[in-house]
Amino acid sequence: MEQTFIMIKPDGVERGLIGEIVARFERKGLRLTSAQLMQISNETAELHYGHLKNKPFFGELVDYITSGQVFAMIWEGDEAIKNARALIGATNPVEALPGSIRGDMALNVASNIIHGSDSTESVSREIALFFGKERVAASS
Ligand code: RTP
Repeated sequence: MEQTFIMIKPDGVERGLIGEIVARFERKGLRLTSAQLMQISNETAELHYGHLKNKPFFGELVDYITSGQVFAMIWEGDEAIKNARALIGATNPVEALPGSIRGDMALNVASNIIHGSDSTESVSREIALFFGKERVAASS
């Protein structure tokens, strides 16, 4: 059983897409184990996107992710990381296939409505950052 961290970004929350997105994860067979609507600080945003610090869009990315509430979630199930990323689709919605969340609900990379962890290391780091170290499963 694997854990993954998923976050609906401010544009997804603002557009009222939480229910539709959660329904897709449930239908897939993943299990929701924690969820929290929260406003993230600049510090948390900068830590979360630390790997993109040198990108020209970093400032805009931090402004975007702190512009409203996000819906942070922990999901679990077989191959949860890869299964969730398949549901989410490519980072750039222009390349995301129809049927995926970004393919069906987003138009551009700067506001692509959802984040999903991409490795077991990211899952541990991101769950610790958003929910606290004690929520990271022993196997992660
Ligand atoms: P995420 O972390 O949000 O799931 O996205 P990802 O792994 O698919 O992509 P990553 O390369 O980690 O990028 C993180 C987020 O940065 C924003 N981005 N903006 N303006 C741009 O060219 C650009 N490129 C990336 C996106 O919001 C992306 O999800």
